[in-house]
Amino acid sequence: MPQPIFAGIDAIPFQGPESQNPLSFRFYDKNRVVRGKRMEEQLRVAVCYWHTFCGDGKDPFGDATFNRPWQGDGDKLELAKMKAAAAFEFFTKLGNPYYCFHDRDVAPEGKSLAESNDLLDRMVDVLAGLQQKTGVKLLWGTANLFSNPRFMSGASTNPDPEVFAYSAAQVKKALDVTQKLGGENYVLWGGREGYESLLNTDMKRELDQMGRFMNLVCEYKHKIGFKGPLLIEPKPREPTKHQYDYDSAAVYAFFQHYGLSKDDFKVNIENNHATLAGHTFEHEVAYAVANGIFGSIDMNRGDLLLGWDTDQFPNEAGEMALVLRHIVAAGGFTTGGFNFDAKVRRQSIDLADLFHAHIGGMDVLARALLIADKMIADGKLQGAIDARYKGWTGGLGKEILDKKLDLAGISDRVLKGNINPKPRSGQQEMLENLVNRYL
Ligand code: XLS
Ligand code: NI
Ligand code: NI
Repeated sequence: MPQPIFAGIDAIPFQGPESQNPLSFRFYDKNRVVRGKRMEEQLRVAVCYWHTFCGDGKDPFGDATFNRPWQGDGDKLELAKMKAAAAFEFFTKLGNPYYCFHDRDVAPEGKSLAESNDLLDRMVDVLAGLQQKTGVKLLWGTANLFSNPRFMSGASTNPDPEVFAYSAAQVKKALDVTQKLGGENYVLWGGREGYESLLNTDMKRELDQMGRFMNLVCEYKHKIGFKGPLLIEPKPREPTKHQYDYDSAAVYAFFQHYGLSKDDFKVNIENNHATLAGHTFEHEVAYAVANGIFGSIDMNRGDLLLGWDTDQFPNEAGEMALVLRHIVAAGGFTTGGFNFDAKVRRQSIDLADLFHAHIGGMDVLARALLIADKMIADGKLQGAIDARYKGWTGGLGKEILDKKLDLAGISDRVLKGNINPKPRSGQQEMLENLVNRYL
């Protein structure tokens, strides 16, 4: 039995809202049934490998601060194995059912793609063993197509077709290993798919390249029988000045233009990316649900005063409840879940801080779920919306939607019926007060 890495920390218990123990859940009670499913099944929480186990606390001004036991000098493969052991010890103690990774998070990169693939295979065997032993499952896998300098001008949108080819080969492998580990989705975040300046950029060509890339990935997914959806993760900027996958609407337009079916492609929405795009998180989720492209969530938050992707853990249950309302009312996650794409701050250097961060995040989600349940069960909010749109469910509204009237016919109806609409209150403040009653 190897020495535990998170020594002194036991499995995190649920102790209820009154608990004074910082290493306990106050709301996340995995077996509590909410809207017909266990909380664990509703929330499908995943811990991400990159921030939690690869993050070292570096920022543009300062060096690494974390110095985890599995970081530093030594044989890269041995360190990767120790990192995997640490990760699964963490998952087991926290009690999250899922995890997510990039290929390069779990295994070191070799000198050639062949060597990288070989190193990845060796780590995939290790991960498979740990999954088997612990029961922790893979929510999604992805390929890192942004860290290595070869990707500095993009992956599929690179001016050099060899970079496109390299990226395609890397995604093929990442999809293979995701399938091997039983991954339920495959994510494509357009790491550097965008531009810094139009002075050196052929936008149409780059978009066509990306469209071709996604079609290739989709064909391969069918070829190997990978069942989960491909999830594109919108982000408006950072690292490039303008990322092509700006927001859910831009991604949906991309799907339609390049013939990517909703059966194969969905979105992975990240809270902080939504706010960077000038939307609320709620907007992005509601848009995706409305258009049938909702897939999964990267859970985090930004900082109102900082204009970049700060990837902090969520801490506003009331705000999250409004988002959960859309997800749960639409039937909840199918293959997706809440992946904490979030990192502890640079000064949070203790191993215990990783637990505090995730416990807090899971409690926020659990509380938000309970609040959303009250909102939905009570029906008042939906009732107000239904009443507001009632005119469209019969009479004139329905005739318009059912194409019973053309433009001239509608005009006749207005003129002959002497239609003269009266303004009606939107009742926003009343509804805001109603929402506050559930908190
Ligand atoms: C970066 C992205 C990234 C993706 C996975 O901003 O959120 O972490 O989720 O490549
Ligand atoms: Ni993300
Ligand atoms: Ni992000």
